[in-house]
Amino acid sequence: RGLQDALRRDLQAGALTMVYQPQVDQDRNLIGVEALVRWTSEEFGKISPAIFVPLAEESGMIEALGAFTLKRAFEDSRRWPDLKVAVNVSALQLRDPGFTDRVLLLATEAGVRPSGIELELTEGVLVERGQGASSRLDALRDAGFSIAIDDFGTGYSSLSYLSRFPIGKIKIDRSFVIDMGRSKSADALVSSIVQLGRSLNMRVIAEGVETPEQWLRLAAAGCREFQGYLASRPVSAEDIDRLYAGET
Ligand code: G
Ligand code: G
Ligand code: MN
Ligand code: NA
Repeated sequence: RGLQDALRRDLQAGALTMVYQPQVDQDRNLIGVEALVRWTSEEFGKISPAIFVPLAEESGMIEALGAFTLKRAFEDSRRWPDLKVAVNVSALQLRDPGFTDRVLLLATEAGVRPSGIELELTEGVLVERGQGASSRLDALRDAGFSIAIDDFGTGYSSLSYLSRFPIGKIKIDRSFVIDMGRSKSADALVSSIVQLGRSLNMRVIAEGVETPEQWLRLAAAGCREFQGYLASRPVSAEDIDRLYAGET
């Protein structure tokens, strides 16, 4: 209750922030960033999005939270015209029939090219019944946005959704990356995911890459894009400005 009220107040005041985690290619060139929302409540301190995103969903605030993160990420993305900026979208956000129009309006208002934006969805979104989510994603793809599957491999056993939705990229969940080098099957699994993505003409990025050994094993498995603490933790937009300036 108290936490919910605090979140409502801070959302209304625009008092949340965004951080950005670098995504790099095999030569460690910066190719994109993932936008991640952060909230520090005056009353409750630092709260994880793993807590307050579900709280926002349960209490009717996900539209406001989603609008905040999309708007802020879109605005910031204009600073980095050569980077893809990925924004997390929760299942509940996509269930809203007005989602497509809202995203398009926010993009227009922020003056961003949809081709610079990637929407990250979890597998759960894609196995939901009904055509709504599918047609909304098609419309967004047609407008130029790209779609990535977050936490790939953790959600559902059926892969049929991969051909039914306009997916451009698979993000290998960090639970697979953690096991690389510890279990033979982890390396085999990751190789298979990379092959699967490649054969479907999708890009593949590994998440949660923390050690040089994981990086090498991923590269050996054919993975060409990396995200995780080894490359960088999530950092401020100003830090991304500096990284970006250093590369151009
Ligand atoms: O940033 P961190 O690892 O603490 O994120 C924890 C969880 O919160 C992850 O599942 C992440 O996808 C989710 N998350 C982070 N930022 C956002 C956001 O802006 N919108 C939504 N819907 N989820 C987010
Ligand atoms: O569910 P999603 O993939 O959006 O969650 C991203 C979360 O993973 C962010 O909260 C981010 O802080 C976290 N994260 C990013 N890189 C690493 C990493 O290398 N190791 C760990 N343990 N967490 C990471
Ligand atoms: Mn994500
Ligand atoms: Na993930």
